[in-house]
Amino acid sequence: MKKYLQLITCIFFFVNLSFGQTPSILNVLNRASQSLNGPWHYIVDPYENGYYNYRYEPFDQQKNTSKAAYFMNAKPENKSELLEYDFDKSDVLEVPGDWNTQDEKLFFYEGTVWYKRSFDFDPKVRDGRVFLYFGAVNYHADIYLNGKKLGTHTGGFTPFNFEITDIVKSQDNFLVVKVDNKREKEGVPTLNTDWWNYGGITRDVLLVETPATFISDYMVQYDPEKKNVLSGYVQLEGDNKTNAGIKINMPELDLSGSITANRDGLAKMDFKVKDFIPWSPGQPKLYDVILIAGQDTLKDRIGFRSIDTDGSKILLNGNPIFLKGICIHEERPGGGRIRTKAEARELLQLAEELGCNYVRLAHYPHNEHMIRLADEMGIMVWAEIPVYWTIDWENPNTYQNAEGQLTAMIRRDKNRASVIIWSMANETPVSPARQSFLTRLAAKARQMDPTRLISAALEQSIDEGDPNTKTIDDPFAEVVDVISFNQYIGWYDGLPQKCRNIKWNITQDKPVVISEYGAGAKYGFHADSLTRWSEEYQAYLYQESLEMLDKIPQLSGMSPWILMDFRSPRRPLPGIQDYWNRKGLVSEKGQKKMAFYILQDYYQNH
Ligand code: GCB
Repeated sequence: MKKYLQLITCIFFFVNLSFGQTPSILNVLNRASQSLNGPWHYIVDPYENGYYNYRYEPFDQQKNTSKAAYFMNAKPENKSELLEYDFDKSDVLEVPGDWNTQDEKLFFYEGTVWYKRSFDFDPKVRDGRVFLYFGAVNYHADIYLNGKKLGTHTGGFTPFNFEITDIVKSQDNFLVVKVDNKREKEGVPTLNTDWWNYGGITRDVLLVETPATFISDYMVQYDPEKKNVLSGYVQLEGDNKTNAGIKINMPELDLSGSITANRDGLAKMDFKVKDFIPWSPGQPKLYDVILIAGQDTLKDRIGFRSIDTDGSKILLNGNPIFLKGICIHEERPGGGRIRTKAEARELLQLAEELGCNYVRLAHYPHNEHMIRLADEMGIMVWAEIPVYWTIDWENPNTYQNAEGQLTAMIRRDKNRASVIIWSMANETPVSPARQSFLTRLAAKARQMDPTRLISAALEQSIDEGDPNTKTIDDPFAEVVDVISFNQYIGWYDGLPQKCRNIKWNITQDKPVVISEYGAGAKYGFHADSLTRWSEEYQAYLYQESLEMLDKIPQLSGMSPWILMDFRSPRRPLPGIQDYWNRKGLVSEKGQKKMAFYILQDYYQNH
């Protein structure tokens, strides 16, 4: 409960922190905007010929930019002029969308692709400000508007934006984005992952408009310390932010309150409201919250709930809850990144059908539609950043990158009641450097948002030399609120019957949530339960695993691996995998395997 008291102290830190970088505009779906989604022309540029001259000097750092630089989007002025590119004669890719599933030649491609689109702009807000917003671009993006560089962004799964008020014109704007998805050792994620490195402008692109002074950030939370009190803050940005009055309306709660921003445009709130229905999976109640500051009116729908632990229990609104979960990659049936809310809904509906009240959104921040749908549908969420396997722990830039992704994720999703756990990492090898990296991340997450639980998908180990007794011997277990670990007994480690001999000696008095277990099966392949890749093997493994895991006294939930078969370059086995990780309970075409029903049955009876 102490953590709620920290909410107010964290506010100053959080707000200041967001202004070092270009803070991303929040709640873009409820702001005046113009979509730049749709067809964009593209040029594949493996040698980055459009970025460097033949001396390998970046064009965008030269005094006199050459027309050979792709961001100039140049055209020959006469019949003799030499230019070796032309966006408008090049093919198009749909945005949002990864390039791998749109052009066969790009299926395995990792490198640079240039995108270009032209647009006119008809402002909806008078004398307002305009931001060019990207939901996500994987992985490096260099952005140029009308031949001027706006900036760069690194990290494939978080939103970012640039103010373009003084650059955008009413007609004939051209926007060029260089996207580079080459994997790199110091990146987050690093070189090695078990998922497809889908490149491109994978999420929505919008021109977002705000008034000159606008609400740049806000957080509204339920404070269980004080009955019926909603606490939080509103941050303004702009010339008239100082001492500005802010109104907060929540019609269903009969709340109509006012607060005043301080010198820095920050206003704290602490309002008593009438009895409200706390958000929960059984009743995912969301309330309209309307914030008004000068010319700016911003609406949101927010649920109020508490999440806490008590010894080995997870408490939602004060009551113990078992997390009936499944892991999900942000991949649509048939492969490719999710592009729309409807596609996100398909996955969450499948999870619902499985009987889930919880999903682990692996292994990176998923798009905003997914989290908002989870709020609406009453599905609790574990959200994570791609600190995966062997990150470059000693590299300060890698740390900054990871922290930037964590910060952006929390900034975007902190008002979503569905998110109950921020996870710092997945299956990372224990070492002092990794311990300090992750501990720093966890401290950052707690400073920004002390109201949620912190976890990480750890690994189990053998207890005192007995291969059949498992324990959690990881110093990061001391830092987290919830002990989570992945285990593959019966798949990478023996056969399913091995589960019967396993004993658990988990000594930490904390809730335990199994973040992964599973087995590969090719849908429609039937054999006996010891034949690898058969549906029977996978079903058998689920049966044995569930019995084994039930013996963990602190067990508070699980998210087996995984809802749907997903693309992975690590999985080439012909006829079986064909570059799909087959641990889905459902095939990439949406066909349910036998194990789906075993887990469904377990969840129905739990
Ligand atoms: C894991 C990883 C996950 C993999 C999975 C597998 O432990 O966390 O990303 O895809 O195992 O299928 O091996």
